[in-house]
Amino acid sequence: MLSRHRTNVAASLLAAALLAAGCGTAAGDDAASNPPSTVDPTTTTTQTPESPTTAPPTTPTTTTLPPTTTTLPPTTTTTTTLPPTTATLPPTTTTTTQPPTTTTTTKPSVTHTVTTEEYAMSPGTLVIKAGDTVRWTNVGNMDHDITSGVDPTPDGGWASPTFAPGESWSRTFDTPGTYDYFCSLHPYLMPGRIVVEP
Ligand SMILES: [Cu+2]
Repeated sequence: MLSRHRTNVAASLLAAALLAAGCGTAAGDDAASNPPSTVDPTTTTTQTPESPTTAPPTTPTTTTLPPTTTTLPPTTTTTTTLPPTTATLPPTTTTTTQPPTTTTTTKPSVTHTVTTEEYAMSPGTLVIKAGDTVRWTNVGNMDHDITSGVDPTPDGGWASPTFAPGESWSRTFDTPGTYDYFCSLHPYLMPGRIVVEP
């Protein structure tokens, strides 16, 4: 069955080939009748050679941007040189003229006591301040006196009267100094000294 169908196909192909051959002869006749197509010189389309589309050189787009050197204005550091604060304060001359401490201490004149007896002055040496008073008191059993000078020589200065037991005699010393005295009734026995300090 299959082989039969293949033979039919071959027959049809053969027929087609024959038809094509017949047409070939016809075409050959046409070519002989027609003159050779001479090219019309007028219509010589002298093709202008296409200018090679040489694209212009693409200039590399090196867009050299201007350097952005943003030169900022110089920040002038305003060195405000302040004037020196030489606050010349006035000298604090605190002249507190204090009143002179004139301690005129009108101190009360002190009265010192020296006992007089046989045979001594007690105390033998007494230190006082100028203006003080010395009071001799006879506490013995005999009369005595107070005579200025170095025992036993009176210097002619001052002297007391003779004062009996129980009696007293006083003298105020205003001038600083050393004053020797003694009992003229008992020479070499009863010397004494008063030192007056300023
Ligand atoms: Cu005496």
